Amino acid sequence: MTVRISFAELISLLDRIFRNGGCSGPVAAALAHNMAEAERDGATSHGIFRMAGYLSSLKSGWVDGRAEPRIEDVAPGFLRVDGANGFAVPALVAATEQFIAKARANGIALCAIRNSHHFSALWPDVEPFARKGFIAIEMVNSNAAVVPFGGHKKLYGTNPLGFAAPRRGGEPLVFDQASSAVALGEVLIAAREGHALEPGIGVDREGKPTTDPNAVLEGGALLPFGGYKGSSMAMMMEIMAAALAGGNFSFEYDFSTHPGAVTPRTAQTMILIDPSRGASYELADRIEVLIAEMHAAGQDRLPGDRRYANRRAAEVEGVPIPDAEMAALRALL
Ligand code: NDP
Ligand code: PYC
Repeated sequence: MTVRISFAELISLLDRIFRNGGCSGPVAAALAHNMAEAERDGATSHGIFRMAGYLSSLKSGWVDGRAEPRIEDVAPGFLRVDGANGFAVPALVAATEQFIAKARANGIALCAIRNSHHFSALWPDVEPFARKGFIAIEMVNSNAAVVPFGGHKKLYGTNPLGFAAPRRGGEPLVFDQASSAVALGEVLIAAREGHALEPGIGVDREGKPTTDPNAVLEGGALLPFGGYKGSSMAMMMEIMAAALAGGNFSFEYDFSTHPGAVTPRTAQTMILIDPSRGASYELADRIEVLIAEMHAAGQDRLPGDRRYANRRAAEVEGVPIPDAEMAALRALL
């Protein structure tokens, strides 16, 4: 059984839970909005499913829910942000106005956030920038869970890449994907629901291929998507997020000092491009040409289509939440 709740009510409920969990007003507001968006759009591996992890990390003292990010304007097109050991999503919110001003002034800008915890999906970060006419590319590194191609030891995080571009009169074109064969969140959900993984996703503690999510989680590892190609993408994310921003690589921190901690203390980089400053043509028109040809070539489903369809349904019917999960949320108030 599921209950239906409006997006606004869900944000308000999550906001109160984050505040009770030790977050300041601005942090709770940013996290609540982000989590409600994920739940509304059917990105359930990063929706309310993540609340327990946020709260246990906060309780352990591993992450600071009241952190105040410090923004450094280091070059005309370069912002550096010290997340002050807080969450990455509110740090990006705090930097957004300056970041946009730089991208508008220069045609391109970069925002590198370190000493921060990104525990969510990336599309809620990038999509709003495409709605303002920018191309946005975001790279994040997480916690060591992925064996590099040909290797035998976990090294990379599931390191996602998010991309968003504006469309002419339509929803932005957005994709957001882990560089592992699936996100760790999908493995956690498979373990919770007791179903097997697809072959080719993970290995057990002996490095043998497995479809058992528990074997992946208990000493095993994920594989990169697409063999060496995904492995190189994960490597790039370690460089573009951690090394460039001055944060931890995915293998460089240890949360065993803080029992209950699960949020990755790493880094992220976003690049914004203002196409109106460089292109001698309308980017959105060119994107429509490409999409028309994608459809003509037989690709009906675009990345983002599933989420936008869920969003449209939720706007009419409310956000569907399983009864037991809603009861668990209300118990946190
Ligand atoms: P998926 O493989 O489910 O989806 C990746 C992308 O592919 C989405 O944009 C999706 O669009 C699109 N897509 C899916 N199926 C198709 C299809 N048939 N045709 C065209 N496009 C398709 O995601 P992942 O498992 O890789 O990642 C899940 C989430 O986990 C992401 O949001 C990611 O940001 C998050 N994550 C976060 C991390 C962090 O450190 N914060 C680490 C790793 C992952 P659609 O949305 O419409 O389904
Ligand atoms: O699902 O792989 C994942 C993940 C890592 C950090 C946040 N989500």
